[in-house]
Amino acid sequence: MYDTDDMPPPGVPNNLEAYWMPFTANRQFKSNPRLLVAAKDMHYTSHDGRQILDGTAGLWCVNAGHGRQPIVEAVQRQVARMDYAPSFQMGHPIAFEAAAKLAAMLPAGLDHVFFTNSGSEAVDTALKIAIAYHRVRGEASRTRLIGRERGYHGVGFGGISVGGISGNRKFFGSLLPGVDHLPHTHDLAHNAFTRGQPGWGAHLADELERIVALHDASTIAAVIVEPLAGSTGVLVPPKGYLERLRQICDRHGILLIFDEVITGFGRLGSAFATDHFGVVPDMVTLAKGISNGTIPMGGVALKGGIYEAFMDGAPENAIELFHGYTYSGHPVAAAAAVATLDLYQKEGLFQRAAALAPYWEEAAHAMRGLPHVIDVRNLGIICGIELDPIAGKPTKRAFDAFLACYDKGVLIRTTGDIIALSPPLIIEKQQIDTLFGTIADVLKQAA
Ligand code: PXG
Repeated sequence: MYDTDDMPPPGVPNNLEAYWMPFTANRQFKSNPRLLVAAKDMHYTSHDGRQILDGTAGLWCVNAGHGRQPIVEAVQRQVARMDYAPSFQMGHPIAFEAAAKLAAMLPAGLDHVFFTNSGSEAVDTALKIAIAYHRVRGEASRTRLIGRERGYHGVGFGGISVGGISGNRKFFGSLLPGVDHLPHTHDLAHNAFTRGQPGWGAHLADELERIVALHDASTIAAVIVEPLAGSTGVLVPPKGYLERLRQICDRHGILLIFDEVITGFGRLGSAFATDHFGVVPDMVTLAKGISNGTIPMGGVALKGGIYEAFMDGAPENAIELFHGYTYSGHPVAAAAAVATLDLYQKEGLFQRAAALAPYWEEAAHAMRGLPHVIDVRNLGIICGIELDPIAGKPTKRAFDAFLACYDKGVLIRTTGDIIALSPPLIIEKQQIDTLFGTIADVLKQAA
């Protein structure tokens, strides 16, 4: 562990040029870098030696808080014992242990896990499994994939094809063929300042019937949605919406995939969103909180019937699925996952999040009435605060708030003109007050 007592924090590197930073305004950043050099529990240490309250759990992933000793030690032990072992036609115990622990945590029926290294890989894996599943059971015409406007499913070609954020799609050519999109559910005219799930919008799921009528069910493999859309600005599903999607998929033999990369591992005060909403999909994509962000890892959890179809569909001794990554089930990532899942359970962090959610909701909705706040929405330990964009300068108001909060020692995240908050689930009430209090100060000062 980086020891802040013994070592001064490293300064700004001499060469900022070589690193092309992801999803970053590189020139803006490099003109005034914001470097994080250490982390413990709820705080980062910045390169200029300040404590920064983490309002975003890194990027929605450090659900148990930073630098947690049991995870750190499990990673150290595993890397010393065995750094790497092949995962094709070979195995190692810890990957099986991680899969079994995940299966036990997931709702009954979602009992098999395919490992990846990220959410993007998890999404592409789930889409490929969906298409191949129909093929191995003799319905090879089911190849079409349905996503949703404003969906974020990572940055692979599959993920951006079913995703619905134009900025992530328009630069990259024709994408996957045979993809259609449901409408998103965001509508401030009906739902502004809703606490929890909005009452309006379940009927938008019926658009799936229209898409099925257009293409015919026999051409459709799967529907993928985030149960609660995170990156696009915290869109909470309307009451009854996910239930209707499930019914329509069942009616037409279409697989339903929930992308739980953000909503998994306690974010909504339950292990997974599927528990929270009581709707069980056929596959769930996972990443981020699976290993508390310590070591990259992702996965697809799926129903036993899907796994069995592949086992039954291939000759004995043949490879059943021609898919996988060098680092699928990487031993160090698997060790991090096992320790993380144990820690979540030992500390009851999902229940803690559920117990804290009403306080979080009150604090969030106290933002109503502040300058330029046109919506507040929340569920579990997630909040979106939507700001009125500056005319002709979209995203600037929120980005300026992000910079000002960082100066005041609070890390928030913005997407468009929406502030998205998702702190580690170990956050204390007084830190919730600091988080929202700082945002309130910044919005008042900017007005
Ligand atoms: N699906 C969902 C629902 C996600 O939120 C991915 C897939 C892709 O995961 P990877 O591990 O490939 O990045 C994500 C990722 C943000 C933010 O601030 C969100 C994500 C990533 C980075 C930033 O909203 N989500």
